[in-house]
Amino acid sequence: MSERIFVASTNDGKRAEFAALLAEHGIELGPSVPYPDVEEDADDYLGNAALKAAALREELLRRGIAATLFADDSGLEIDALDGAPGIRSARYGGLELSWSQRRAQLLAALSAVPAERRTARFCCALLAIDEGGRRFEGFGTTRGSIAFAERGTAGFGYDPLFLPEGETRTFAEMSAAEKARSSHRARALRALVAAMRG
Ligand code: ITT
Repeated sequence: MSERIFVASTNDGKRAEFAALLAEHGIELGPSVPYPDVEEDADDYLGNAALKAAALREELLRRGIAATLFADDSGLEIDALDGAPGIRSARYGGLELSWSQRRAQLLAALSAVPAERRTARFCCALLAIDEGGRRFEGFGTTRGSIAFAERGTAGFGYDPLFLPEGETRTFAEMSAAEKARSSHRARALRALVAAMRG
């Protein structure tokens, strides 16, 4: 496997996590390469990751860059909401919402749900394509629950609401290294690297 890998993501929070996680595997994250907007309309995380990976691959080939690349599609599944927002996590409540508004909307939807029914999981699917066009997959999940109010300022997205199982702090109250110990993304990347290294 090449020592440098590109990621198809417009999410700076994900990119920062991948830079650190990949370094632990001795792999460098390639520079951000803009690629045309992708409509993420697949039925599942892996399908959406495949759409993003294909778009970046086309852009890299157009620029004459032969490289291994991957994409991440992830989401938060809440049992009391029948698995929502799930693959629609980035769009929950509408694209026009800020992230603090989106988190507030989610808390409002759960306002009548007691602690024992606030269980949830973060899911991450990774799809990589190597220089030869071979595809590799990695999945990771982290079980936990949804807090009653935002806590913490680290991380991104739903981190201030997510309490990983066995923890009293949200992901946003942890350092990046602490989040990486139990995150869906770290687990998915470990599986992906194992698949690629055979
Ligand atoms: P790209 O598609 O460009 O990678 P995105 O933000 O649109 O960026 P997704 O389509 O995968 O990413 O949407 C998943 C959303 O779920 C994402 O925007 C986050 O808000 C949320 N999410 C995923 N992993 C998360 C994590 O580790 N912590 C907090 N929120 C997370």
